[in-house]
Amino acid sequence: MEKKFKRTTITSALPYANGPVHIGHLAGVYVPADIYARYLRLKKEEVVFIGGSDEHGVPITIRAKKEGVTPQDIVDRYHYLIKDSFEKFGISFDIYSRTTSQTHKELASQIFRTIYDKSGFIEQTSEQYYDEEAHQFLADRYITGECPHCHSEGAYGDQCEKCGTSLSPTDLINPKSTISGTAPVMKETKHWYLPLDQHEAWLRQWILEEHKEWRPNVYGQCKSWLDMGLQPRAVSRDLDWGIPVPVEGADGKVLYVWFDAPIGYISNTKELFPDSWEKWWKDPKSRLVHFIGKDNIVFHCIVFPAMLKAEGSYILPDNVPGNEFLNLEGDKISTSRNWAVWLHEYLEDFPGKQDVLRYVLTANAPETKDNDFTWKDFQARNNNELVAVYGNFVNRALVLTNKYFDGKVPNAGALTDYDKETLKEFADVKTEVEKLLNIFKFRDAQKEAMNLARIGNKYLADTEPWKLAKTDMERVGTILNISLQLVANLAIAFEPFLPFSSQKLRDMLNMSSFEWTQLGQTDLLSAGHQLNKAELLFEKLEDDVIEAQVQKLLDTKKANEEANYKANPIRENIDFEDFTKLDIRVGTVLECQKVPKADKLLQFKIDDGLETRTIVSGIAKHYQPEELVGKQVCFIANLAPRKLKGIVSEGMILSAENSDGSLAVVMPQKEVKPGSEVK
Ligand code: B3M
Ligand code: ZN
Repeated sequence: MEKKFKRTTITSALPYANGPVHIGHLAGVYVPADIYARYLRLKKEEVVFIGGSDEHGVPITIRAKKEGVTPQDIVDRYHYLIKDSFEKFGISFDIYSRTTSQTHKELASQIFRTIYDKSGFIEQTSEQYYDEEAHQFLADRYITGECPHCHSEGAYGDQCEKCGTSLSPTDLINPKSTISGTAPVMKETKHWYLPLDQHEAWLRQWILEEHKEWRPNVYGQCKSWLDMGLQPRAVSRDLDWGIPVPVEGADGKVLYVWFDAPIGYISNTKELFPDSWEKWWKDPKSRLVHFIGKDNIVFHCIVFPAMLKAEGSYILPDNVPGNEFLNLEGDKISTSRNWAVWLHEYLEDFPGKQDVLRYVLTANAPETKDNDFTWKDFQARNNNELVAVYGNFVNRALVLTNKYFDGKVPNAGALTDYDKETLKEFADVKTEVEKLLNIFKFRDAQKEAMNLARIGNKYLADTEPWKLAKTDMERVGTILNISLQLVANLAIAFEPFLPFSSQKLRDMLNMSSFEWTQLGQTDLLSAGHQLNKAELLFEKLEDDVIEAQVQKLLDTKKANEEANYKANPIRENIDFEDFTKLDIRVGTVLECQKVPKADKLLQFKIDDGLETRTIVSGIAKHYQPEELVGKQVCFIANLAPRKLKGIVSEGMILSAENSDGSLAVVMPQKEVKPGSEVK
């Protein structure tokens, strides 16, 4: 950490309290944040680590309605479950509170009011759908209707889940309110907007010029947002769940969930330190670091800083280590498809093995790209690394000391060159681990710590003290002394990563002082120091345990496929004549590009045998444009042209949809002449 800072405020994204947490959450946000917090604490730095649940927002109200309970019931249920999972995984929050707390309601209102009083918002009136029977405005998700693109029923006001197109509620054909089932009417409503366009200049300077050290994925996302130009963003909603907008005439309006949630970091600090919270948020000597997943980057790097700047008295984040996503066995983790390893289930299935999961998730941390979790890899890393390297070395050093020296640290005699080399090697590891932790490269840092164990393992294998026991006890003592010093170093080096094992090791070694500065020292345990009983740090994982987990996922997959099939039964028979009305052709893709401001759409130029036609297709999430150029695709050639994002699309490209929603474009098995009919 640079000298200009005196203390560090660490925050980790507040998970929505509408479902349990899974390995993706842990890998993306909480384990890295915890490693960093523990590391700074071990260095005796001043640090606070803030967590909490995000308890507002529309999805929570929808879930409550579905279950016939109140939103408060939902968040109560999940807040405690989430909190408990984090605690059991050793995520060492100084506080884990929630955005329904009184402290939070007050502070969020106060911050809104301060910005409002400084004229930091603009007010805008717009027309929005209103349910006259339920007497309320409708959030996008509360409106369903026919998709204007694929014409399937049940598309939502923000998105059609069938064809993936992003929508506005007014795009829907025959919209209906999901609350009363009636057709909504348009009604004027007023909202407050944060004029991000007015903040663009300083944000550009601050991020693009002054924070070039941010991770490339974070920096890159900010840059593309800034380059597209920022727009005012509504910070209020017509909803009955949330913090009331603290302004006269704002009845029935609440703060937008993304306005109040990040303030939760501050409120939770205030709840923890009612008298001294401000220094963590207002003193320029405090360094603010936000740990988040990639879908939260814009809110933490652009929107929240703009809010803080508009308020005027807060510091801005110094770094925002945002991670990519973790997949599970090759598929995207999904709550609705139950495709996840839930933390509360892992704790039941693998009691006492929290460090194993922490280790594997850090070893595969999605720091630079999406990464995959597989149970095979979990088993291999446990058996080949934790057990065979770290555990094995520690166990041999302790058992041999018990055997030959009654569990007392032996004297070190004269050192050989090889001893000295070994000691030197682990002094270097410290510098390396530290350097990596300082720049949030947790995966590489843990690898370095594991190297320390490798050095130890090799040292014992090379020196073979068990063979010298008959002839040269003094040499055995030296070897074991060095080994035990290494073990003590390992306990410290691994504390941020594997806190449970470090605690166990510390107990076995009977170590009293324990801090980062001791790392690399070779006199952590003095001669004659009594050790405690040795226990195994890790145990081998047998095949049947792993197979049971794989089977559980296979069962989920099967259940999903069946549910999918039920939801999409084969439609009723049609006459051959009806089929012949469809004109399906093969075309060659000449050009393909992304459609600006539509993250799901690709625009194609297709050679259809006669001329070049334009087709817009909602497959941008599944293909890079360049992947398809030169390929042959099948398309409906006689579909009436329709406008998508202002572009006239002359046809529809056919794709097959997997049960997980992924799409594969249908292609002829051999090359054919463009324009060939598909029959
Ligand atoms: N609850 C989104 C999420 O869980 C949101 C984060 C809030 S951080 C202030 O992805
Ligand atoms: Zn659609």
